[in-house]
Amino acid sequence: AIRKPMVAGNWKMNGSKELVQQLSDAINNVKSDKIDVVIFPPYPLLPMLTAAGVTTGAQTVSENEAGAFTGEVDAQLIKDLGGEYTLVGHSERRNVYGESNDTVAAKFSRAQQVGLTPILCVGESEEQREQGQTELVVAAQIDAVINKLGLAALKDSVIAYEPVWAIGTGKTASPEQAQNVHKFIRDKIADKNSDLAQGLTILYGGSVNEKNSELLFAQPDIDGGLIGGASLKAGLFTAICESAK
Ligand code: G2H
Repeated sequence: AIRKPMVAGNWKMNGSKELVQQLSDAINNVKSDKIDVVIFPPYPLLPMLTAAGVTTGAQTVSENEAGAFTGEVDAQLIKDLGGEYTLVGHSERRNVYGESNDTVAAKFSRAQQVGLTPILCVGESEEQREQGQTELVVAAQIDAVINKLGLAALKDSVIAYEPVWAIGTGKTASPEQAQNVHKFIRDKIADKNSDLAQGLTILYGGSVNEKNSELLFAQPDIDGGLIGGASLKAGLFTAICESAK
């Protein structure tokens, strides 16, 4: 592969000290110079995972700098605790917590300001796909970042394509459906800067498991996965990581 594969585990609002103990060794053993493996735990578990040698990130960060924002977490604190990445604009943040494209772009900006690598999550709903709006929706989600920060901001970032209809539903995009959108994203950026587009890691997410991962990761524009449910079980998660190597 031209790009180093990445497999990211998004624990969402799951996990415990016990889970960190159960999974850390397996995660560390599957890491190699052939693959980046990153875990996105609930905030309180991040220092514990980091101390165990696991590469970590936040599931979201505030768009603001530290201050009077009760309940929010500043990107700088994640960085100080050893986190290296943050998700921004996961569909659950967009749909359950009402984050707009503008808010997501502001979070992306704050993450880069402190030296965290943002993973920008994009993807269409089932209704949008049925109406033929997939490319329009995904383009607008990416353009919100480009318009605010410039194209070059994408250089130190990762994009995760997660069709909303495939998240936690057991319905996965077919390798061909996923590849088509990944290629659309890469081509869209290549129109403006081909080197940047060729170097950009684009992950697929949405009901990835140890059975469907190999074919998805074999697609030319799919550079790895963002794994939810299957990242909570050591055997499943490490099998998915192996299939990305
Ligand atoms: C999509 C994905 C991880 P799951 O949200 O971000 O979750 O693999 O459970 O569909």
